[in-house]
Amino acid sequence: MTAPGENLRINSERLWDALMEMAKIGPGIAGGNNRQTLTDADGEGRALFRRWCEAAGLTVGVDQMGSIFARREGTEPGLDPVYMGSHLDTQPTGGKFDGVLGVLGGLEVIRTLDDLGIRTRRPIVLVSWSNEEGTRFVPAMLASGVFAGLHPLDWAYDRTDRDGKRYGDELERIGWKGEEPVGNRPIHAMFELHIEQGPILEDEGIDIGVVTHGQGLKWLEVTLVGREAHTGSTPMYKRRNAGLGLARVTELVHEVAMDYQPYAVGAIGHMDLYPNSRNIIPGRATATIDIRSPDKGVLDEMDDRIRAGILTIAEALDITATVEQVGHFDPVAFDPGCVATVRAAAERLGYSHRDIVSGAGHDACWINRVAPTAMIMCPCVDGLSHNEAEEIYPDWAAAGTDVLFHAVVETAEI
Ligand code: HGY
Ligand code: MN
Ligand code: MN
Ligand code: MN
Repeated sequence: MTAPGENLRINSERLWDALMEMAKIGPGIAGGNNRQTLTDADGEGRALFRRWCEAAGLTVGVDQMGSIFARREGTEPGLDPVYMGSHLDTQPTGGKFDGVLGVLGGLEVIRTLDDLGIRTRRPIVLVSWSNEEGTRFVPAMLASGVFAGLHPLDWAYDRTDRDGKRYGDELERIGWKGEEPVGNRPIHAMFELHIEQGPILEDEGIDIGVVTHGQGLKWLEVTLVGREAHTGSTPMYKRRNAGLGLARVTELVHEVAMDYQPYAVGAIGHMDLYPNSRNIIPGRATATIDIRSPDKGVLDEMDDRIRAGILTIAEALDITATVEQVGHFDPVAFDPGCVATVRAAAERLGYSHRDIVSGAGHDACWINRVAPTAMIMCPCVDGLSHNEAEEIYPDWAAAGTDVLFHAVVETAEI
């Protein structure tokens, strides 16, 4: 495979303009984005993306999970395509770049190929995976998980949000339920560009993260049941306080993760109390525990310790506890060949780079199970993400997209 000349670069201004244009859709309340999966704002963002792809002469397909595939033909259409992409959906208090950089960086790769009049041997497909965030419909990376054969389509359609709305119905409502069966697309290789969402690259002043692994993840849904009672007239000894139980479980998750530093993280980001009334002792508390580690043994040990700890807490408070695993993937090792291509591209382009393990989960983690896959990371300011203040600099976005351009074009062969 011949590599593109090191002087070939993408158009940084055009990339930044596209990012800022997309950021206008589904604005948050503090400068970021709230484009949660299958909301009207998500539908608007998808429509803008499709318009841009069609304007670039790409053939756009949508599968039954609502993932969008935009294809640029190669000189040998029968060859398996090279894929690139990420996701356009955001957290409720999301940033402008999480996922979006990988999709619009891919669009910039296409636009640059057109500028240069380059036609690769292999077709290139730009993909926007549906429901990567998993914040509205659990689990995360839902559509790429169906694509990789992890989840049945009907099970995915039945995932419901907090208002009981089904994924399948919401997909239909916004008009993005495609006909194409999920997963029957051969992929020669896939590259995902993403912001780091952590502080390492910025702290070390490094341009490019060459992602060798993704850490493993478990989402455990815990339900604690006590008894609603009056917060005033119920003596302390008679209380069965599910809210107190959840407070102790929150501390337990933190303490267990701290026991495995630096190879573990753990938190509870989502919790509900029932009936959530100021003068009723919570009779029920539900929460999603998020634990992660690059080491499978640590992840499983944390899981076991947290489950055991929850039972001890429940017993002490005379409440009941159930724990259900609602999301999981083991640590991922990305394809060494694709990783080497990313590293060589950064080298050729003169960007500083270092190998890195992804702290966040990505669609690439699932696609890596069905095709050789690698990821490229660029820094983000203060390592902050899943926060409306998420920021990157144009030259960070450009460097990551240059590397994406080189990795994809080299693999698609010119
Ligand atoms: O949870 C994650 O790591 C990803 O942002 N969905
Ligand atoms: Mn993301
Ligand atoms: Mn995210
Ligand atoms: Mn496992």
